[in-house]
This record gives sequence, structure tokens and C-alpha cells, in this order.
Amino acid sequence: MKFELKTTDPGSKARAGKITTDHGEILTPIFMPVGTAGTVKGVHQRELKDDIHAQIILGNTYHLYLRPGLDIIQKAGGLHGFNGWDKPLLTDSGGYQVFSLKEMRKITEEGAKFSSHIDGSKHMFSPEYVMDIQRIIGADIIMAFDECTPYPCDYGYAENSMHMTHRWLKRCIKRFDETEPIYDHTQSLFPIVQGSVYPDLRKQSAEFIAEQNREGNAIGGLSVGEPAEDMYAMLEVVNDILPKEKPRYLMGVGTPENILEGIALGTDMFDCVMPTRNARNGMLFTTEGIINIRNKKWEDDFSPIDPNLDCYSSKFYTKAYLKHLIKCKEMLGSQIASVHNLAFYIWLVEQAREHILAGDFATWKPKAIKQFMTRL
Ligand code: PRF
Repeated sequence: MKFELKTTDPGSKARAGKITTDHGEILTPIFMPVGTAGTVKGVHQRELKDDIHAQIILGNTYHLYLRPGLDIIQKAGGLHGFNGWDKPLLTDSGGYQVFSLKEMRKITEEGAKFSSHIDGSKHMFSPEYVMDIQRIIGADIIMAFDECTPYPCDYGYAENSMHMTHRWLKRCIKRFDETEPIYDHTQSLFPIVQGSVYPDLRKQSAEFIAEQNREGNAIGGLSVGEPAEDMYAMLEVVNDILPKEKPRYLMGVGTPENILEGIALGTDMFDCVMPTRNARNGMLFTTEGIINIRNKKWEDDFSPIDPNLDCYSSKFYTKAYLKHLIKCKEMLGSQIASVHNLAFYIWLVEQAREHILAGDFATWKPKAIKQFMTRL
């Protein structure tokens, strides 16, 4: 993997760059659609390519390990072979998913013991095993096994947890460096900064992560319920320390506003279930603002969902029709809304990139946030 920094915005810390993987290029800043179980829910790959212009999608270690399981994935030639996606893939390590199982898991120095949310069967994820699993899944970018602390989280817990995440990282790196990719492409391991909302812990964690000298770095433990201002403050501390010449990935974030603020603070990669999950509930992000399509005011609005996007579903279907489909819980309603929201998110980061390249990102950002976060 290679990262080239093209431009830094004069009025902020925003950057435009390019990541090159064996499965192709990713122009940054980028938003990565989430495909937990090897599918971006309700979205065809043809739409991901032609309508959404997705450059990289996510998969999840926890979900893929439980179903379909490692044997099937390996027989298929990894996740690329299994789902047919021939562009870059990233897998999350499962840490975050295991930790959200709450009473169904136990964390020790060794790793995390958990019960499957599907059949209650017992499993153990150690840092080493999570590397082995991600070798089998075969994503281009794989994530270290970390503990995402909850919010609120007292200082003592956050500190101990951060140190454990660092020790786990050392074990991840050792296993990763001792093993080879199974398939015919290289993989990069990204470590994850933790430290909750404590600036001194974030600083310590970012320094430790930077010292590992991997090809890219991630920031975890944010957007877990803390005020947005705390998230931005942590991002500022961390991005000042993480090396400029490597991509920075903010995990699980967020709203269009969070993403633009994250970009302004020097972050390059984002993922979030928000565009797809909220789509299924009728919340649409558009170039005019935010729509709750369940609202009565859309029932006779026969204008396109969003004529400004280069996306078939956004242009072809009307708001009134989509409202009807969502109201009737028709499958197609969820599909159209998901494709549309993802097309908006990718368009948003493309716009951000263009403004960074043009040197006016800092003046564009507040206007963009105002427009895209307006409730219509
Ligand atoms: N760690 C991992 N995945 C994540 C997170 C994290 O902290 C978050 C937090 N927003 C989302 N996804 N491994």
C-alpha cells in the first residue's frame, strides 16, 4: 500500500491524497460504505460501482467468522472471491462488535471470550487469532484488535484499557509480520489509537501508535456518545501526532457535519452505518438538506429524491413514491434509500476533495454544513 499526499488546505488541516492498493486506488478523503456481513445491506455491487462510485468497502471479522465461517471464505478465495468485489476492501477486527455484546463477553489479557449473537456458541478472539482470521478474509487493509472504551468511561478504566490495547497491538504486529498473505495481494495492518476523552491518554496512545510505523493509522473510541466537541478535541490532539505521510482513519464516524469537521482536522478515511441504517428508517441525506421521508409533506412531492447526484435511484424515483415504499415497508424502499444516501456521502467527500484541491475548503465547509444539515 502507498499513500501520496497531494495538497493540504491553506485554511485548515484538510488534506487530499491517494492510497494505492493491489486492488486499485482510493482518492482521499474517502467515505467507506459498511458491508458488515460481506454485503452493503440492500445494495448491488453494480450500484456501488456505477451509482455510488464507492472505491473501498468494509467487512467485519466478527460477522464473517461466525457466518459463513472461515472454511467457506477461504475456499472462495477470500472475501474478494466470495462476494465478487474486485476493488479495495477493509476489515474491522471484531473488537468493536465483541465489546458491544456486553454481558455476552469477557475480556482478559489473553483476549475476548464471547457468545455468538446467533446461536450462543462460545468463542475466543485473541490478537493473534484475529490476525489469522483477517489473513483468511484477505482484505487489503486490516485492523488491529483493540478495546473500544464506552462513554462515559472513568480515567482509570480508560488508562488500563489503552495499555491493554497497546499490548494487544504488539501481539497483532508480531503475528502479522510472521505470517504471509494467503492470496495474491498484499495486506496492510492499521493500529488503532484509544484513550477515551482524556487528552493526555490520547496523546500517549497516538505517540505509541505512531512509533509502530505501520502504513496507516486509525482513531477508535470516538462517536460512542460523547459530545461532538470532545470528539473534535481528541481528533486535534491525535492528528497532531500521527504522521502526516500516512492515512488517518476515524472509525465509525459519522454525520455529514462530523465528516467535514473530521476532514478539516486532517482525517482521511471514514466509515459509518448511518447512511444505510438511517435510510432504512426513512432518513435521507440530500444536497438540499435532511429529509424524513415518512413526513406527510412528501406524500405528493413528485420531484426526484435528489436530481443533483449522479445516481440512478436518486434521479429516477420521486420523494412521494419513496415515501409510499418506506411506509409500506417494501424492500425496494430500503434499497433506494440506501443507494441514495451512500451516493450522497461519497459525493460529499468528493466535494470536500475538490475544495481542498482548489484551496477553498475552509470557506466552503461552514456553508456546506449549514446546507447539508438543514432539516427540510
Ligand atoms: N474500534 C474498532 N472498530 C470501531 C471502533 C473502535 O473504537 C469504533 C468507534 N467509533 C467504530 N468501529 N476496532
